Amino acid sequence: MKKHSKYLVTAALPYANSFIHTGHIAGAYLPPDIFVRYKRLNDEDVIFISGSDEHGTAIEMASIAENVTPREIIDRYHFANKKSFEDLGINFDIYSRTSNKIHHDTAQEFFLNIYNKNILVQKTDKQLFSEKENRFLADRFVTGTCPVCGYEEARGDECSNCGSNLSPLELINPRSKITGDIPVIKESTHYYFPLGDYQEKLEKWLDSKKGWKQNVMNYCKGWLKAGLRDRAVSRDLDWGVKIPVKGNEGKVIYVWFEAPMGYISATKELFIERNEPEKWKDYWMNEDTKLIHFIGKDNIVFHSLIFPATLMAHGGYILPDNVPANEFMNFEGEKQSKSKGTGVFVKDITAKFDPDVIRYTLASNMPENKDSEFVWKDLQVKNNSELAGILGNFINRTVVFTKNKFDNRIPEIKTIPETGNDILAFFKSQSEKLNELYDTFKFKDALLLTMDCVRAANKYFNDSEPWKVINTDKEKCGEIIRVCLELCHSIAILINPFLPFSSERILKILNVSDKDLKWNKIGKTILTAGNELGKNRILFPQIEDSEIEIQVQASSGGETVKTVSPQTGIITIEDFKKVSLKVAKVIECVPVPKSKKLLKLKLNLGTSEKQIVSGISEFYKPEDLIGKLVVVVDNLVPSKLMGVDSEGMLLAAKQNGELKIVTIDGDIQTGADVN
Ligand code: B3M
Ligand code: ZN
Repeated sequence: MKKHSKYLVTAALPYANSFIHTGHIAGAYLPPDIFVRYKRLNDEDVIFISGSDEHGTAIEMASIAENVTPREIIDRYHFANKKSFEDLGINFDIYSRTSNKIHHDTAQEFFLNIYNKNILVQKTDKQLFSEKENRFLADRFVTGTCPVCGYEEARGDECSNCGSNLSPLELINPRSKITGDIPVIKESTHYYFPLGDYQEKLEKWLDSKKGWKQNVMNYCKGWLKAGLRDRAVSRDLDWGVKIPVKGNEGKVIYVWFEAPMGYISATKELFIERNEPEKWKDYWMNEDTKLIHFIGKDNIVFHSLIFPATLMAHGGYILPDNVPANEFMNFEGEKQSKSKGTGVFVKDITAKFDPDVIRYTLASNMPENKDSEFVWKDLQVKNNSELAGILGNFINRTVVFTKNKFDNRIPEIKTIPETGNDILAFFKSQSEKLNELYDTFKFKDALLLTMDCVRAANKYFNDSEPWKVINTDKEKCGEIIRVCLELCHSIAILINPFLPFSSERILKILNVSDKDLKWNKIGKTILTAGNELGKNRILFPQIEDSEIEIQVQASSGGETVKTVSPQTGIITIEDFKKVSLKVAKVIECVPVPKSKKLLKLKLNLGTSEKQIVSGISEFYKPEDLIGKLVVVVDNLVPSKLMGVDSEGMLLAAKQNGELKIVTIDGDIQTGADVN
């Protein structure tokens, strides 16, 4: 196997001004996580860097809108988003933040280095100024009509309709985003980075790049063709990294100039944590390192032209080896937008569904070459027919067979049957084809090929008919099952980049450690005869229509996707009082036909009765519930689950696959308020 020396993989630093959604994940976070996991299975030296982008008008706007400090905004979203990534198994080596001192120091050192070489140009120029607010209207503080497409709500830095990069002065009919004030023009002095001076160098460098995605290359070529111009790298703002040169009070470094340096400061921080404070240079200042920036398409120019030029200006740093930008993933026909609050937030979807099911759904629909759609129904179909129907099925049937016929132990065998050798060899050859796909960032194809292996394993099981062979030749049957168990192990390796949690679960079921979780062990026999298997478990329980219906209804009504109050998780007493919680007695309870999870309950609330459908039948038998005093949400919008009306919700606690309903301690009249 060819060995590269090092990989430095970065994922765009999301603004800590709102919760991340599935579009972000499919675009810029799942792809690098898959890539990094694949590289690690190959024992490559990789570090995976990301963090929150905590400066800029994106943050200030959010703080003004909510009347809180920028610090409050970034603390809220930084920790929430860090947790979202963890919940989805996006495994950064470090998830840092640009408000950290190490980042301010790094960015200021960078700025000074370039300033001291007289590279930066100082110019006095016209800027939009709001007299009412007494501030310059930079970037997102101003809105107006896009001069390119005519969209009336374009931002001062970018038109979200046509994607054009803009400056506030280009907007037609500009006005303040906060007060609507019509700005005046006032002069201000700023530092400019002479991007045009780097045109030739950038062209040469890009020409040398092989294997870049066409969309990224075309985008860069478009910019180069139009000719690169000076870019202002300071702003008249309070919040941000201060300009480290005297006489610049009230000015900060432009967020897009310092944010990519966040990759460097995060790497420094990582190695300080690891007690190797100089080691970051081994990555950033080492020509053998491949620096790969995973981003969404709206960030291309910053990562493939402006940041590389900044790195050239400073000197001593490597340049990106590749910038595999993805397109966007929309949500049921609409753009997922942090600012508009539309889309599926990671914190919401991970509370309901297995992270691997989410990863699989997003990966199979990754916007690699064109925009794609997140559709709730897809999650159910992918889970039920592919994950459960193909992958879960193969593991389960193999393990159940071993348990029933081989005393739950790995069968001892003398030889591997020819067909067994064939399927193992097929796995090996697929793993070699996969190398190429991973290395060229074709993750959707990689997932298809991976699932082909699992399909082939099922076919091997079917064609070998172990359930017949066991009656005539137990030894031969043992050989077949041994091959299937080895395939289970190979599958744990193959799926690991996409489905890390399930990969681990398979190892537990096989009762083996992860020491053989190595790419070059695919198609090999590594299990020890006689060893007992661990506890079997269903890897992918079916997702019922009702579970998806709830999500579709909630998102069309906006409940799960548009959060009302300042998404702290903290609510006022008035907010809480909006929820009417009541004590109710269960007077009837029956299963909902054709549903494995739903029970239909009739409840007495003192002066009224209501019907509620609840997904608790895996945990309670109907007869256990009759007569119980429970707590219900009385004023919920009625909904239909599997066609049955439901007029409220039962309170219940759920953890680690267990569920307990909330009951009342002692006797109290039904209909009593709970608060
Ligand atoms: N914060 C853009 C965004 O969140 C920006 C990326 C910075 S990467 C250095 O969409
Ligand atoms: Zn436009």
